[in-house]
Amino acid sequence: MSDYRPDQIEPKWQGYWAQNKTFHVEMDTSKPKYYVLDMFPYPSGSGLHVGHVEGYTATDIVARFKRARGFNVLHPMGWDAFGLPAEQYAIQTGTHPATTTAENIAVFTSQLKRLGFSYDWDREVNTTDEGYYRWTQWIFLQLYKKDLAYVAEVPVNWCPALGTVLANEEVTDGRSERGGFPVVRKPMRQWMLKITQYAERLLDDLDLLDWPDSLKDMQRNWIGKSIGAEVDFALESGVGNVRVYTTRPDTLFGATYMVLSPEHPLVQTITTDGQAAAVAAYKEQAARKSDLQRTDLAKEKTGVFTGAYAINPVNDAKIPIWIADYVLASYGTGAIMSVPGHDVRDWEFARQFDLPIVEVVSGGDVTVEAYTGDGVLVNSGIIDGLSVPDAKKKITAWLEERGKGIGAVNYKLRDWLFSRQRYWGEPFPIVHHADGTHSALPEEQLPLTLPELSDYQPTGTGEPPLAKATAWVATTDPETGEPLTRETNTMPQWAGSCWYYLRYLDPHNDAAAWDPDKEAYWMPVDLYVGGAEHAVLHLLYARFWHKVLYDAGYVSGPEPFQRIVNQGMILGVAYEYFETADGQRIPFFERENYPDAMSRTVHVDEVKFDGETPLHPEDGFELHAVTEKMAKSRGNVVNPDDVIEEFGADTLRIYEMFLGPLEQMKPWNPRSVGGVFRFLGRVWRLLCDDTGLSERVADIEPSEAVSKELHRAIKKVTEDTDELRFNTAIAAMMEFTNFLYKEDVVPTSVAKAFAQLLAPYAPHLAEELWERLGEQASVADAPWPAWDPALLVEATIEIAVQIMGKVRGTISIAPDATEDVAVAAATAEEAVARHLEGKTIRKVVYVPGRILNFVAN
Ligand code: ANZ
Repeated sequence: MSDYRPDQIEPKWQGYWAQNKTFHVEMDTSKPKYYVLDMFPYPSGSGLHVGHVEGYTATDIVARFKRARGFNVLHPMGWDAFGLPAEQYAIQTGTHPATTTAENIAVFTSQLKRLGFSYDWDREVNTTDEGYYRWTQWIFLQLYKKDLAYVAEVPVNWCPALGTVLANEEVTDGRSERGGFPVVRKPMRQWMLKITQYAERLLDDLDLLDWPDSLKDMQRNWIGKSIGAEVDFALESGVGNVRVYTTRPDTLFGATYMVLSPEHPLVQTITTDGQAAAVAAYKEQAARKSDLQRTDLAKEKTGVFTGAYAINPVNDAKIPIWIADYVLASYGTGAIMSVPGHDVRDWEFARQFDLPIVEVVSGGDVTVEAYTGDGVLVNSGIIDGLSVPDAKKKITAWLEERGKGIGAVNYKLRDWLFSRQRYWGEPFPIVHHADGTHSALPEEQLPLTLPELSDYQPTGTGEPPLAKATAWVATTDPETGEPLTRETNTMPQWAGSCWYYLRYLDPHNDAAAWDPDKEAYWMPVDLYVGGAEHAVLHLLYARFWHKVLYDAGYVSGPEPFQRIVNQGMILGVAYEYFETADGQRIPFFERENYPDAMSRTVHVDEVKFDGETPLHPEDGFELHAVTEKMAKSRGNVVNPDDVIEEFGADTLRIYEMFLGPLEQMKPWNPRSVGGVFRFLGRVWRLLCDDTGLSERVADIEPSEAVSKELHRAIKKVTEDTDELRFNTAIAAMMEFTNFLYKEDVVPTSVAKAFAQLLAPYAPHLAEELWERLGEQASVADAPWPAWDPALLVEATIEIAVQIMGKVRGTISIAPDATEDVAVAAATAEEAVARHLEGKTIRKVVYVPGRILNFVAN
């Protein structure tokens, strides 16, 4: 007997891997490649959390498994290190963001190393290194050269308290995501990237990818393609017209008024004197709301009449033109035809302002609510009696013939607001000329390094902090001596994470962002694992850059991430209770505060009160856990370091994988960590003594029974690992351990194979076993064990044969024998044949391996 001591084993093997560069990898065309990528972390001050450990363990298991299966595996790690927290910390404490970032990275690195992840640390990247962001700037220049980057005065989300512009997704309900400060709309000079030019390809190419459907749908919805028509309504005044975008040209006969967005350029010209004051007041009020607030379906509709009228092109009806904030300037043409009978927002607006509602599609009652369903066109002249799709086609063609409209496609996707008024980001490699034009810095001048600053505070006017680095801002053209000023905006944090997977391929290249041969060999990423919170933006932005690089010939394929798996969130437990069969509740575990707890029942196989007899669900107990998101403020955050301290990294790795399927949300159960630790301790005591192997391990040939059990375990662990079913693979290893405990002797060959199965999951323990079993090299270098299918075939089994539900005999057949074989065997049995005599078989019910039943009379 000896003790399992991860605190001794784990540092030993981490040292071994580092010293021997076990996981260093180079391109090798003689082997198939496998690129397995993690979403690299932002090195925050709070260190690694259990969510990181979940995804990173999953990819590490895959990396080690694929390596053993003969793949040349690329498994890198790095730091997404630009970003707001380091800058805000600098503002509060005066510590330079680079200092904070370096400290945090040191903590993250040691935490990841303590977990035994098989990264090739020689490929570590850091988005804030000059040698890295030099190439981020270089990619920006490629976009700039292709006219995909431009400057625009755009209404942006301006947050006075943070002194910066925020992206739409950083604003919730008119407040900043960070800090909850009020956000207002304000036009400002910004850098934009033309992601809209790639909308169609970003949509179409989703079909090439092995991603969860839900993820593809989120991307599709974000891109938001809609098919409709643009229609011109002439102004009643006779000069000019209003162009609208509609997805329902079939409802044109039901358009009873029009609405322009308050920012629409025509508003100024068409507003009558009588309405001018009301219109001006309304415009000012609308400017204070975000798009999200404006389009909120639940809000009360507001608007004002401009005093002007337009003519409906299909029936020449004179209809009033209003302005209202539910129409956005940035979508379609910024103007709509309102069809209150068949659009919910229009219906509410018409009700509010007493505008006429006309039914043009039958099927509902438009006096009660808008009817948005399908139906037949009514009150609609030349399209009366048609279905909605047919009416759309006919009326669009009719408009096109007369030059009054045209079929059109729209996307919800907007160009990407790419500049930030912050210090801690990549400077733009752009200079401004005295005449107001701008140009690219020559590529040889990269990197354009971020100047040192002692004052990171935003200026409060929207001028970025970099404007304070006056000596840096003012520069001259080295050739012409022309005075120039540098761009003072910086890039958003998304920039560095848009292409890091490419830099890993060739991280030390000073002459190019990456070598094309290496790119062609390693790309695309075969498996990318990370949280669903990045489902939309990071992935969309990275795909966009990748396509731009593809078009420019710098990468060999159109998509970067062939397969993505989103890990489920690990929840904290607020409290737990048992419910007995008669409905009594026994409190089991309770935290003091659980304001946002979500109720959830967890079915568990076995639960132990410390030191007591285990409870099983069969005993009539069920454990109900009320779970909630882990958050510092709730005090329910589990620190991976504490778990490693108490149980070791192998236990933490296996525990997180054993919680449930990778993609599922699952609660952290503090007590069951001990269960996993006991499992590894059992493995240890089965095979090891204080210094070497346990007496049980012997160099003998395995018996057939042991061989069979081993090969069954190999098959199960192999298949499950390959399909990322880590929890069931672990269960198979636990069963196999239990099986071996019943044997007096464990053959060395069986112990070795078992160590190999364990290696991706508990790599430190597996290395130690491997060494004690007499192997010299790392278990990571051993080829994965194969199973022998011949050993897995069960010869025959006995199944009962019934006639009309009564057992009349048994037959001995293969467990997976076909129905024909089973029936033939049964009718050859004397006892069965006797009972079937003179009867007709009406029906056969056959469950392979279980039962054969004849319905006969
Ligand atoms: C008339 C109509 C009748 C409409 C009907 C809908 C239903 P999606 O599918 O999201 O593209 N719309 C157009 N531009 C808009 C803007 N700038 N702000 C707010 N709403 C706008 O939506 C397109 C529909 O949204 C368009 O079709 C238009 O209303 C409205 F029974 O036109 B529809």
